[in-house]
Amino acid sequence: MQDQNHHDAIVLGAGFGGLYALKKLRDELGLKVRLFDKASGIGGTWHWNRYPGALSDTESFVYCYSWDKELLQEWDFSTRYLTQPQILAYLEHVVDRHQLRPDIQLDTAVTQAHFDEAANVWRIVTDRGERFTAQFLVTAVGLLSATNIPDIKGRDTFRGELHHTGQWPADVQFDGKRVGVIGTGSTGTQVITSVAPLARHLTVFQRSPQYSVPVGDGPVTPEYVASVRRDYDKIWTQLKDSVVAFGFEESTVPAMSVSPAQRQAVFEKAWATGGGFRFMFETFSDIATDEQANLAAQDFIRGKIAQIVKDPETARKLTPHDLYAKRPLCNNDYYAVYNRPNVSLVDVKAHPITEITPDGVKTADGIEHPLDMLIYATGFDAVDGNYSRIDLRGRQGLAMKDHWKAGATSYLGVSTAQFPNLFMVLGPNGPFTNLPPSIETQVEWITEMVRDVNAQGKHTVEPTAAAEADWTRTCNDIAHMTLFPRAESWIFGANIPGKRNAVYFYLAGIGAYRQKLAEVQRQGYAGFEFD
Ligand code: FAD
Ligand code: NA7
Repeated sequence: MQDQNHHDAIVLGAGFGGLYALKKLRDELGLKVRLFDKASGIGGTWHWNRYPGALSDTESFVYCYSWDKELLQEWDFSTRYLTQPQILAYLEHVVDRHQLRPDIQLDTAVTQAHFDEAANVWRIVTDRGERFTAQFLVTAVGLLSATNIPDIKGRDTFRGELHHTGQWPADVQFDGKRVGVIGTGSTGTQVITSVAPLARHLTVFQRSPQYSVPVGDGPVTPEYVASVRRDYDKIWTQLKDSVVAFGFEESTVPAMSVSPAQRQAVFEKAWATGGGFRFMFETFSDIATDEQANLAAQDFIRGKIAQIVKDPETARKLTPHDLYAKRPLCNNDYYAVYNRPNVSLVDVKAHPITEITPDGVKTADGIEHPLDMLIYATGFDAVDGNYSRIDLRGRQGLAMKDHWKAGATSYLGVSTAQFPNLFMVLGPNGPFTNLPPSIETQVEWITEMVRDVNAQGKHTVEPTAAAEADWTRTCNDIAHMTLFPRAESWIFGANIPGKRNAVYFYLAGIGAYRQKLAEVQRQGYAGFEFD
């Protein structure tokens, strides 16, 4: 009798990655697949991040799957960007449309996954005490999913409401409340602009001032949607051969090759259009790689802050002076929000937070900021954060946390040596792009690999240590051709105290990445060993 708890593949995560992996492995390869998510609903990021203002900063027309051609023609959108409820509704629809629900088990965290070398299976344990085995393990556990709550003295003593944006509960009310927000990244800036009009008072605890450009959200016409639908084949072809996969052509013009007046005009146009990736990559070709070009972009944004923010002292605190080299932010009226009388800005670099008290937050200047609600918009233990939260062991009991002691690595962002038949979606050193197209690329490649392993009657596949070291070197070399490693952000693990600062992305773009995957496949999966 077949063991009910054995599966051909087990998938972790019910976000864009895990749902597509389930669909492909089950419906295309005919495998028996089970998907687990610790969340109470599907959606991954878009299940957890329900904070007010949660919005994708990838434009609607390309923040979706490209593989369901009919759905692309049917699914409607009426704004330039999608809000969290809209993205969640889309993913719910995909799950129903492709009958994925029967193979998804929610409210179930996988706590342990050990590779059994004698049986060539993964042995999996959940937090409900269930045990499963599977030939393949696909981890689509999210790269911005394990929340980061800084260990600030007294953090458990706060008597008011305490929320992290990445674990947002239903029905949070702001009326009449004094709200504090720690963090001014992509999430913080969204939550700040949305909560400011709702709260009695909003206190923003800013560690680093940010470069933020307008997002440019607003309605789109039915004619625009119709033209996108008509052009979808062209759109996906261009996007999958581009760098950042945001649905526009990256500029090929160096910033210093044009006159100052022309440069200003290009930046003004991008400011009026909106979009962080557009501002960084559609204006000029070298903002992320050349210091002078970067300085020009910085100066432009600094000029805007000076124009927008009325109080000079607040403007000074809001003005960044470091490189413009984090994941680019965009937002509706971020700087203008500080002109509101009910919003105050606390510079916690000048006066660090010393303590969270029962009544609020205390800073080093001795001031206690009284609060009814404190929101952590402090981001994530990115990329490998969820891997360190699972007891994950490969050959000879090797723990992933030991394997990755010197920094998380992979071969091609999808596999790692000594961990046979483990496939990661958005694992370390995968592409840094609009993510659904990179997720699709990886899931499709993984599916073909699984198909070929089975077709050849092999039991296991894993990359060699040499191939992984090579890929790590490649990712390092590419990263250091850019300015990104010189800015402290989650992209390099710099946001988590004690986390090793390392390169976590392949920064050469989706087009180059897809070519590399195709080449590896053409060469009979160069860099992989089969058993
Ligand atoms: P996720 O959606 O993160 O799903 C991972 C799932 O794995 C989670 O549901 C988690 O509960 C589950 N999981 C983890 N560990 C376990 C375990 N041990 N057992 C069971 N389940 C587990 N990307 C863009 O390209 N453009 C954007 O505009 C954009 N905006 C974003 C805004 C926010 C606020 C955030 C947080 C992220 C944003 N992202 C954006 C990144 C976004 O995460 C990806 O686009 C995409 O949704 C990732 O899908 P995923 O399936 O890889 O992972
Ligand atoms: P980010 O971009 O990591 O931002 C987190 C913010 O929290 C950032 O401003 C941090 O300051 C701040 N932070 C973190 N720890 C502290 C402490 N201890 N004290 C004060 N401030 C702190 O996370 P997001 O959720 O905004 O965005 C992550 C990605 O999700 C984003 O790029 C999109 O892809 C979606 P810092 O600026 O580092 O000084």
